[in-house]
Order: sequence, then C-alpha cells, then structure tokens
Amino acid sequence: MSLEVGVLGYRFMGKAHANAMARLPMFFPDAPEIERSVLVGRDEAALTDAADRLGFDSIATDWTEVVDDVDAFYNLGPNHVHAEPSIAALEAGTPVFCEKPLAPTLEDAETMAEAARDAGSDVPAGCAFNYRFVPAIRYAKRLLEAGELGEIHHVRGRYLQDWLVDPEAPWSWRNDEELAGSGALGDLGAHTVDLLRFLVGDDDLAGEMVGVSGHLQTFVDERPVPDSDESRPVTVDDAYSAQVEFENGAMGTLEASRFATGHKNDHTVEIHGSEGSLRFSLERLNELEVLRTDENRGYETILVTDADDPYVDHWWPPGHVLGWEHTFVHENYEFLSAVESGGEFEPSFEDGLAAQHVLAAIEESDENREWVSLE
Ligand code: SOE
Repeated sequence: MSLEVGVLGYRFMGKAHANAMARLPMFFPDAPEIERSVLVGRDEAALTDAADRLGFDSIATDWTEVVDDVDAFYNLGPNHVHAEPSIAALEAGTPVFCEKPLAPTLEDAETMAEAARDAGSDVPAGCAFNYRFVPAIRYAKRLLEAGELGEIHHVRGRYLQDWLVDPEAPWSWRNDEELAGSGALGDLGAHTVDLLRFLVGDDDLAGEMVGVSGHLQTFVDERPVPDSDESRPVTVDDAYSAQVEFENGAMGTLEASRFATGHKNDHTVEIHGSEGSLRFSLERLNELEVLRTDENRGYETILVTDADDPYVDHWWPPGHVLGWEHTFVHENYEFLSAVESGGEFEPSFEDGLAAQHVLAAIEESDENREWVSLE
C-alpha cells in the first residue's frame, strides 16, 4: 500500500520536494511507494495549476481537512504557517516534514518540539535541513567521526547571497518579522547552525554551541511592493554575524548575508583540528577539501563522486556530478523511509529547536550588546 502524502506549499520548496518525490521510484527502488496525494494552498487557481505540474492527485484549500487524512504531511509554507498545521498533524498522529527554520520564534519552535515529543518516537517529525544530505558533507562527517581531524579548535560557517543588494529588489514575506521571524539569520543562519551541529556537535568533537555574541544589520529599511505604488518596511535583518563558544572549547564564527555582492548561494564551512582541516562550499558541492598535517601538502581536493561515496551509487556512473536538487531526494528518501518503518528521522524537530535556541541567543545578544549563554 502506498503512503499518501499531503503537501502545504507549492512555490520554491513545493517544487523542490515534489521533484524529489518524483525521482524516488526511479533512483531509490527501496524507497516506500508514495502518492503525491493532495496539494494544499489558498489560491485555488494557482493551486490547480501547480497540482497539475507537480503531479498531485487533488487539491485542498483548507489544511485542517488534510492533516489527519494523509500518511505524511509536508509543511513547506512560509515560516509563520509552520506551527499550527504541523502541531495539528502531530496531534492527529501524522508524521510531519517541516521546512526550516522550524518556526519564526523560539516559543513556536518549543511548542512544535513538544507536539513531536507527545506524538511519540514512531511518528517522525523532521526539519528539512537539506544540506545534511550533500554527499560531501556526509563524507566530511565520516572523517570527523573517525577522529581524522583530531581535536577541533576552529569552526567557521558562512552563507552568502546577494539578492537584496539592490534597494529596489521587491518586498516579500521574507522581509517581515511577523511572517518570517528573522531575515538572513533564520533563513540562512539556521542552515549553518544545523550543519555545524551535524558535523562537530558530538561530545567527542566540538560539542554543542554554549555561548554566542551576535550582531544583526538591516541595510535597506523599506522595499517596493510588487505590482503597486506602495513600499513596506523591512523588519528583519539583512545580515548577521556571530562568535560562538563550543562546549569543548572550540571557537566558531558564523555569518550570513543577503547583501554579499556576487555571491549567489555560497554556503561555506571550514573546520580546523589538531590533525588537519577541511573546507566545503555549496558552490562546489561535489568536492571536499581536506588538509592533513602529516602530509605537508596543503589542501587536497577530494571529488565525492565515487560509487562508494554517500548516496552516489543511486545516481550516475562515478564522476558524474550531483546538484542542489539531489539533496532533497536524499532527505525525502530518509524521511519517507522513517515514516514507513515508524523509525526515527534526523534532523528532527529537536534539531530544529536546538538551532532555534542559537538563533534566538544571537538576536538577544545583538539587542543587549553582550554574550548570551546557551547552557
Ligand atoms: C533563500 O534565498 C534560500 O532559498 C533559502 O530559503 C533556502 O533554505 C536555501 O537553501 C537557499 O536560499
């Protein structure tokens, strides 16, 4: 029997996940059989068109009629609609996959994580941090877990984009605190915080982030509303930076911007340990740069495109590269497999909440101009 999936949201993330679901039977034959059963949104005409393009059997304009009627509920709407439908689905015992950041506020994220806990461990509640599913990132995690970088001293993560550098770039929900929670911090910083927790968050590596000092900046205070003479205030950050203290003494620096001219989607992570260093950039996502102190040769570029590299055997012959969209296929495979088996899925709502704690602490630190403890 196939799993019926209901999806709220049909724009950018709706397309990314629908594409992933369509690829599963072709490339992951052991993935559960699924049906793109119902697409949820408010605008019936746009929804009908999207359902047709994205391969959904039906549409619904009221999520309350969907959440307890499907085998998995995907919440891919803007941040301010993450909490209510996700909680309702979990209360009905329906597994939920929610886009990141988990919620616009720490309070909402806490309520969502509580609903996930109450639903029980056989009801997966996943937060869609897709960069955990890049093969090179999985490769890096293997190296780190094997202790190959030694004791971790420095952790650096930055996520640079430039789509708001033009002051005439249009206003959208992503510029509004009520709808988004925060700006570059939540939208991009959440990814970085999660990725670093994934890579070095284990107790025998850097451990969790235990203190932050943050700075947020808004460069353009209002933006034109598309198709009108109006403009609206920008009430979120355009960029943030933070210093981080890790549990085991490592130092971190984090940064994200929507004003980094020329950088389109540059998510870079660098880690320095006593035995070596590594760096990864999303703009070269098939590569991992690794330096080992005992070899004295500088950084070596490893092409993570071999059949025995994580997830690669599902795709093309060795050396044929993967892209951004494949990360969604991998995360959908893992999430839907967990739904089918009633098993656990990571990143979970607990991971989403952990990232949200860091984001909230960075904001608090910026407001009070002092370090904030996360312990
Ligand atoms: C923002 O531009 C954005 O689309 C994020 O919302 C995504 O999470 C990120 O993966 C790419 O950039």
